[in-house]
Amino acid sequence: MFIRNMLCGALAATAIAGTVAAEEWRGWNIHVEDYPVSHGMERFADLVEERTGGELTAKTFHSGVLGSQPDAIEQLRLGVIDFGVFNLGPMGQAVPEANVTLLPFIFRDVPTMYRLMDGELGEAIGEGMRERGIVPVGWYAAGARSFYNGEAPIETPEDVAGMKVRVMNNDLFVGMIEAMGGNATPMDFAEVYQSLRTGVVDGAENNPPSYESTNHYEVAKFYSLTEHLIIPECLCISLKSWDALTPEQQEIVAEAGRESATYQRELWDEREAASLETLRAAGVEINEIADKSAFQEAMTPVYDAYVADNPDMAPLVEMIRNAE
Ligand code: BDP
Repeated sequence: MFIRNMLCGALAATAIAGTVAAEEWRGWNIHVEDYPVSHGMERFADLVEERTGGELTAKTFHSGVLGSQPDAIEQLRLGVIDFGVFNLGPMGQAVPEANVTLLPFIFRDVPTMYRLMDGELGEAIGEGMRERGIVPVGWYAAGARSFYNGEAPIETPEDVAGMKVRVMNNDLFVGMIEAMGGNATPMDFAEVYQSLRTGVVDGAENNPPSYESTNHYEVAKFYSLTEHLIIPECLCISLKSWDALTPEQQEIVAEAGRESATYQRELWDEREAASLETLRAAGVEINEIADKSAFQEAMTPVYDAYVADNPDMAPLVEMIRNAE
């Protein structure tokens, strides 16, 4: 009996230690393994493992194998997925505070976006996320998005008129395409290649690394640098997983998130340049748009609709637009 009790005790102790040691988070990532977001997530995992002495490990599942982005956001809120890097486009459907960053041309440039997201704007959006069960621990880079299609370069908003354009899942993007007379088709990222190839859509829009890493350029070779959207991405933790951590572990995870974001932003700039080079070498026709004012003016109805629906956001919209 004594021995049995001892054994049970020992087994129980191992089980408890085992649970702690075996705590492994599951991370969702839409991108392929060799991509700045993916490398940022790996860095995050390395730091967490190292600094918790292996009590917490974090495994990232790349290439969207854990599901589409809108589904993954729901799974994150439920705690089925513990962490992931999400674009504020799809995030805005669940967290309305994020939508202000989706207004076309709202940020003057990428550095302005970083500065605002690292300050009060990021805090306000982060609060909205927390209320919905999501804890952001790092704002990642995603550059600026531009249009691509298989027909001809886009030089003016009129060139988008009549085009079927794939957009990310958010009503705001539907309004953006309609403001130029185009037809928007919200669609999961994984479906875009086939849809371009078979003509379900005429075009889409994305930043150079995504356009390149998905091979969309093979089926849509005109890339027009409208740079209409500068959308932040976030490394997010499920509030359920977060709440299960000790305060020390939370501090480690938060710091690892911030550090991974700094690293990811550096990688982003390198990859953007490399992607543009790859695209040019592959025969993609890239046209710059020196004067974007016609595109910016075409977005007036998008702003009007947004402010009409969210009157209390009007001062914030002006603040972001005027920030330098
Ligand atoms: C990429 C984002 C990714 C989105 C994708 C898309 O990094 O989160 O899912 O665009 O267009 O740039 O769906």
